[in-house]
Amino acid sequence: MNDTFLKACMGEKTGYTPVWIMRQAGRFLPEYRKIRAKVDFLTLCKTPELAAEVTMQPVDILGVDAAILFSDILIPIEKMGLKLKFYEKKGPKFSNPIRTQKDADKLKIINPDEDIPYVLETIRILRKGLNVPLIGFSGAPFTAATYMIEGGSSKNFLKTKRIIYNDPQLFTSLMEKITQTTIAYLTAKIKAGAQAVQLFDSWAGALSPNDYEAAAFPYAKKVIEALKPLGVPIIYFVNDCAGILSIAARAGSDVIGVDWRVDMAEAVKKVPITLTVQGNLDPCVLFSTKTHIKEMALDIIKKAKAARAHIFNLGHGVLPETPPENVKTLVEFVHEAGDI
Ligand code: 1CP
Repeated sequence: MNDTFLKACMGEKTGYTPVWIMRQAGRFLPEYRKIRAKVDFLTLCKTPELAAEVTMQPVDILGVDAAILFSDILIPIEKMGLKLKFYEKKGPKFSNPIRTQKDADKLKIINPDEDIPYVLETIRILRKGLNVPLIGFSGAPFTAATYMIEGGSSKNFLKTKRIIYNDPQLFTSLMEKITQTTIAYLTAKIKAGAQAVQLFDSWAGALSPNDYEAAAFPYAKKVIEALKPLGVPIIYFVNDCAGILSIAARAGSDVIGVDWRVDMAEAVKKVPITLTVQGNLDPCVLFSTKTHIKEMALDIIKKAKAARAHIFNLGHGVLPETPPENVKTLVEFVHEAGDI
């Protein structure tokens, strides 16, 4: 098995920089769209043979150094008791969002074997066929909470922040339940065979540093601490992290994922040398020329040399319109750039 990715996670020296792409299993690949044309998104997530197939697509097509399980951060949330629907243009919607203490009290902490057997089965299928490590993932508790409170995607997260400021008891009890669910969910994924896990804190960057430290960080840290004894690398990705990176880096993860709004040289300075860094090409650069893509990738690789190790990735998910051949060029270039 190609274990370059796992070695880099733990800070070991590797001959080349390993690379995978957030949202690599998905809409930018025609091979994915072909399967999606036949089934809706949630059915795809819940059908192990199909979920395993789309997980493997980017490994075969792009030559990345890790696979990420095809699923969604909203799958465990649905099982806590929210009604989830995906709309083609509008994205995810929960029809019964959490607004009161009564709503939160009704939520349950999931039992993975009973509630998400298809996720665990997908992992087992994948581990038989994959020749690269398999990453399991979850939303970090704050990011999960935004969907549960807002009822879907949001711009200002006003409903979430209102609860943080005006009903701290409700916010705390909700976060505790999400944290327990996240721990149970990721523990089950690891036991089923996930060889690393990534916590996506996609919306934590919408918080001020003070609010991040009080309302998001402690819960991410709690999840990470609970998973540590299981012995697999833990990646903590915080989108829009520039203002909070030095706090996020204290959550206890092995790897810290950074978005593109922070220069890699600056990011490395804010992160202790005991962590590997992951990132951070702007996904839009993949719409530029091959020469420019290579130049920007090389700049990141050079700057990340100051970290204990580097896993190349985009700064957030690959966009659906991205030309696949440009992603392939990027992966090949990162591999060829070698040990500069
Ligand atoms: O039409 C389709 O096929 C659905 C599009 C799609 C896909 C392919 C969604 C809907 N989710 C996914 C897969 C997915 N989601 C993966 C697969 C594995 C991989 O990375 O290749 C992963 C890791 C996620 C995680 C996820 N879902 C996040 C965290 C990462 C990020 O991008 O910040 C978030 C925020 C979601 C919520 C979500 N899922 C889908 C949509 C449209 C949204 C809403 C995004 C938003 O609020 O703007």
